[in-house]
Amino acid sequence: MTGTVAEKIINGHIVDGKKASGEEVALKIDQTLTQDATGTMAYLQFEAIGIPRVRTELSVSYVDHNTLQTDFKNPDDHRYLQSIAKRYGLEFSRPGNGICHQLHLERFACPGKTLIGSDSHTPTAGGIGAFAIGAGGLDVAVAMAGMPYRIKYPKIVGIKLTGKLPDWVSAKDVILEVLRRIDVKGGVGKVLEYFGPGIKTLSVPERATITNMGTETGATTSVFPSDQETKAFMEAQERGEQWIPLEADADAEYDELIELNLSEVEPLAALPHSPGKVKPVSEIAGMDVQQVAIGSCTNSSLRDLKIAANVLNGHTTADSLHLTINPGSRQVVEHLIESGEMRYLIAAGARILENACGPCIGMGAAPSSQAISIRTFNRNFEGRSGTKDAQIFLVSPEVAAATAIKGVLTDPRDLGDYPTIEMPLRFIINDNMFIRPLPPDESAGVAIIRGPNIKPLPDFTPLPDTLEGEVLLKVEDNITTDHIMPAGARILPLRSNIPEISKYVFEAIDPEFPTRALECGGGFIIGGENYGQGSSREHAALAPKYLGVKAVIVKSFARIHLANLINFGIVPLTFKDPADYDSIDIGDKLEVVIGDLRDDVRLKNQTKDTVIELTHSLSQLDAEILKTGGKLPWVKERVGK
Ligand code: MIC
Ligand code: SF4
Repeated sequence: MTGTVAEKIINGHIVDGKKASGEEVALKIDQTLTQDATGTMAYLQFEAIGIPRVRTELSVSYVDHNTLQTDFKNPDDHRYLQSIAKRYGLEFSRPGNGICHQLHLERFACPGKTLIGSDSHTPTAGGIGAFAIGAGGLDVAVAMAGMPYRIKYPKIVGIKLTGKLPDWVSAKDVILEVLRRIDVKGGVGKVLEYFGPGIKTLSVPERATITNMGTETGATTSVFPSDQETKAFMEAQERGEQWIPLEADADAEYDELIELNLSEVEPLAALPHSPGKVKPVSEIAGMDVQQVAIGSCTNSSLRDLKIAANVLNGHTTADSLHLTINPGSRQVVEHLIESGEMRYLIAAGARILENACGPCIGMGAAPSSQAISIRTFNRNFEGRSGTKDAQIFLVSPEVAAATAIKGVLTDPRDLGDYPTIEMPLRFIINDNMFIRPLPPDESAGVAIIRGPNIKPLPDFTPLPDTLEGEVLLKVEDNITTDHIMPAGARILPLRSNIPEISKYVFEAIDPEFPTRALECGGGFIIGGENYGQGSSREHAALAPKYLGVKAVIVKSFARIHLANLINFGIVPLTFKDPADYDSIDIGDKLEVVIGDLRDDVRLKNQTKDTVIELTHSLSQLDAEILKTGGKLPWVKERVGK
């Protein structure tokens, strides 16, 4: 087989469909992962599908998002997830073990394998050469049931790396540079594949920082080849036998090409409130900073925390700010303890938090009012930190650590000599926070433990040919799933309870939305470009469905959210002429004739007495699934028991 890395993996996993850009293909899925915030729903759906055991090579259930345990809800979810893993043959990663993507890279991800995960940053595993895609929980449940995962055959963008990163510049700056060039929807429908002589200068965790945040471009995934660096990393993780070489052929052709000279990259920052709003740190340095947060699945590897430790060594964090650190995994912490570098962090005054997502998803460490918070994370959407008027900047660990010392946003090149760090040749392997799957004869009798906050799934009924109702809300471009279904310490514990969590839909935009939607008996949402970017949370479709939303009509959709809408029976429609967006207002009464959803759709605006043409990107299968009322009833009828 010839081609690019992405083509080789896709073509090696196609079970149905045509190998042509834009055509739908069904892929065999080798591995799955879930995290607790999306996992409870995914496993409720897996249970509803009704098969005795997962049918993948490997499925892992991680607990890393919801770890505050302010009452019974989080621990009940964790207990439920642990019992599910035991019952259905999954690996279970206990809370405290680390962040799903960091752990998966360390312990399970393999070059050449397909992986889908109920988290949008699943492409982190692309750093090791896996074809790793973020998806809604239901799609992961379906993959666990052994059914293929469908994607539009992507365009492959080759990103040619040359040169070598200068001192004080790191992998985060590379992906920020990519975002500076293509912004938050430049990757939609595409795979970003890295190649060229520069890649050998990047270790696997550095590559993973780049593929992780490729998600913010809207890309289906990002992938690196598997080379000697990959081999060295896997050997250091005592997984050398799982390594395979995987590189693009010399004559491989990319649909698009981006050239990026690593030697020319400089420290960058994404400004509030979009990961695509990127500027050089040197242009904005000097502003007072109230918080620095290091961690998240983008920048919490051993390499990143060693850099932070060595920059902070011998200093005290500026008294105007506080510094939090969430290590990516327990392996990272064990190394920092063994090397003594943990002392540098603690002596400098860093607050070492749990090995978990933490402040990245608003689980603690919210900034103060109007604070400037400098974070090594991947998202800076308004309000996501837990403080609506905080200003979040996304940077590298180098910039974060330099800022923590100085108290103002600092270009780390001003600090002088770049610290040299020593990476271990062998990592400390201690898998005792993973609970291994039970053999089938022992797992069959395991009881599932459900707490009172775990509510059954809502019912899904077939869709009529005509949808009627009023426009419940009209929103702008780039609405994120954090806008639609916020997370954070208050709301995240409700992820297993759709009726309760629905009360927070669109909270920051229009807190009356849930009540109005229920009073009106449901209706429509009108939106702009890139509607539903960001998280994979299917609650951003499930909760609006529960409130009666029938169709979302926008200029364009983000990939995972579009799939989630289909999965839960909300019709995703787009304006044929984007200018028609202006002709509809909140409160307008609409009639939308969807028929069998094979063709374009007519929208009658009864209030304005106008007719508008709508279209959609639904495949025949999507249309069938939607008309059945969603994917769950559809799958239940088809899965081989
Ligand atoms: C995120 O970073 O937004 C999350 C929290 O990891 C989500 C998943 C979720 O909402 O549970 C994601 O990225 O998919
Ligand atoms: Fe967790 Fe943040 Fe990564 Fe999402 S982006 S998986 S919340 S660390």
